[in-house]
Amino acid sequence: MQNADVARALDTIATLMELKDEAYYRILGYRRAAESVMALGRPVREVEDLKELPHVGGTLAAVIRDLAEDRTPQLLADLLEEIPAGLVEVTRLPGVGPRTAGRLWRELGVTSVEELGELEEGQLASLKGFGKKSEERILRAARVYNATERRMLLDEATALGEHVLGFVRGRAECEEAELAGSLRRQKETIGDLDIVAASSEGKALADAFASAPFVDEVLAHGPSKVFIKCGGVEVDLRIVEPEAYGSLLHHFTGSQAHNIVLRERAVKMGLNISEYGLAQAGTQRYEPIASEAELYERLGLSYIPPELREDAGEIRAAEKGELPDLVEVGEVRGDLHVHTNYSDGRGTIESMAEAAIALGYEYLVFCDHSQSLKVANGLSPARLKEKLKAVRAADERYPEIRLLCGSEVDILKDGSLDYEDALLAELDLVVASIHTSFNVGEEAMTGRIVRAMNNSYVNTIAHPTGRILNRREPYEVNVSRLIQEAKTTNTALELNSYPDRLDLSVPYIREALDAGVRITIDTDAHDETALSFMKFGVSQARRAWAEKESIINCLPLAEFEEYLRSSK
Ligand code: DGT
Ligand code: CA
Ligand code: CA
Ligand code: ZN
Repeated sequence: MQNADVARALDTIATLMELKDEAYYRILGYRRAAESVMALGRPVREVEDLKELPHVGGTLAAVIRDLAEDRTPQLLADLLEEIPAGLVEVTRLPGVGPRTAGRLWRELGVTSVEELGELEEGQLASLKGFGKKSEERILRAARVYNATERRMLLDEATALGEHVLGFVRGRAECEEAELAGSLRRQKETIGDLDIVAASSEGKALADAFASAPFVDEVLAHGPSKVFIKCGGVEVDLRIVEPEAYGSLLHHFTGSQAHNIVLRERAVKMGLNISEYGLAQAGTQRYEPIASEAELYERLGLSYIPPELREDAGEIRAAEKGELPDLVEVGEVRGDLHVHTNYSDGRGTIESMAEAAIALGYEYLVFCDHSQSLKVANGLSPARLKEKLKAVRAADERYPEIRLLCGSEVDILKDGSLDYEDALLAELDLVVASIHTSFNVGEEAMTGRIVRAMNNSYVNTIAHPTGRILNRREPYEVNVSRLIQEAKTTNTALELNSYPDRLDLSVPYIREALDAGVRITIDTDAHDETALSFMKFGVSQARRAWAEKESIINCLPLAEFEEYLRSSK
């Protein structure tokens, strides 16, 4: 296991122990050990005496050793045996932590979100420390969670997709293969996976796939298509002869809406499109098309990247040769919003800086939480000043990268900011966002954010609608008005790359770009591995037709520093 996986496992142990209501100091021990592993500059496997790590004693050292060497520690096995697996999901509901979930389990016998949603009115309110209001809130959260048809987030879907694709591509019979469907288009959530492969020995490839190690269940199995289930997810593989690969890949990439408009266009040219190729109208003889590029060319269009295939004007733009020059992840030069262990992050200034250097970034801005966000260990003005010094000192030590110090400052209920202007003035960059008082209504919420935008130190507004995919609906806010105000006040809007946020959503990003508002694409990383989420933010920006000129963190360092000096 890598350090990040070991740390995550230690955190899971802590959560399970918390569900069991174990002593606070023991739980804290595991959380601290997770941080120590995360902060370690080399693979934990190579550490000879693990007790040298901060917060790690004999018991923890043995657990970490097991994890590092891919064994399940006895302690974890016992916890998983004793605690119903469905409870972990309960701990993720907004407003329900491991302590509360543990009590729901012990006192009401709840073992899953589903059971929680089915509780009778009054049952929860009768528990000590719960009232009518908290009952309502928790029940609503459970019912919303149960009602939403769960779709995979991009990181899960990508991990599974690449694993399965790796198997297909690794077969000798396979000439070419690609993930198709919504994952190829990088939609923010994914229903099922579609894979398209080119092979002249289709049947052998199909048979191999149907008996692959990851297959839990075979739903359909023919010589050119195999549908399977794997970890609860359906994966559809379709196979064609190499000369027809372009047609099939295009068809199953979709979207359906894009395919329909494209077909209508073809009909006007006297052509029929199908998954088998192109045919002259009136004949049934489909001529296979080997590549997507060729297909678009035959239809008089420039190549349309998958992220744009949503029937949102892409065909007209391709016809006129006016498709955007989409931003690419390699064009991102820095991350403007990452956390450290000064607030609720796991990494240190150094470990995050080194991870950013490894990504080839020219700059990195540390934005920890502000003072009133106590649950996230927000920084008092004194600690912020201390951190500012630490970042300046670290910047000297790392000539490869410019390290800057900002803050993710809470927008308070009245729209004022969580630090005085004099302190904000000392920071390199200010990200403003809302973490509390979500239910104030659209008017008040919009006014609150507009007031923050009017503060001349605020550079960008983070996660402007507060949505969390599969878990929390966006709060009520007039985003179009925010976009207009962002333009007037020269404030950017942030696109958060976390797979469960991706907020601002694509239609609004496009609206913002059309209005001339610039975007920051940030990861909001709380550990080193999350820095790699940037690709998901970039893919959403691409879906919104963004070019690098509209993305502040695509600026080269000198221009970025110029922007910081003169921004508002
Ligand atoms: P998902 O799986 O719900 O996240 O979304 P998609 O887009 O992957 O949809 P899916 O898996 O049902 O089908 C994959 C692609 O295959 C879809 O984007 C377009 C194409 N396709 C599937 N069924 C139809 C259909 O009935 N008509 C047309 N025109 N295209 C279809
Ligand atoms: Ca699909
Ligand atoms: Ca530096
Ligand atoms: Zn943040």
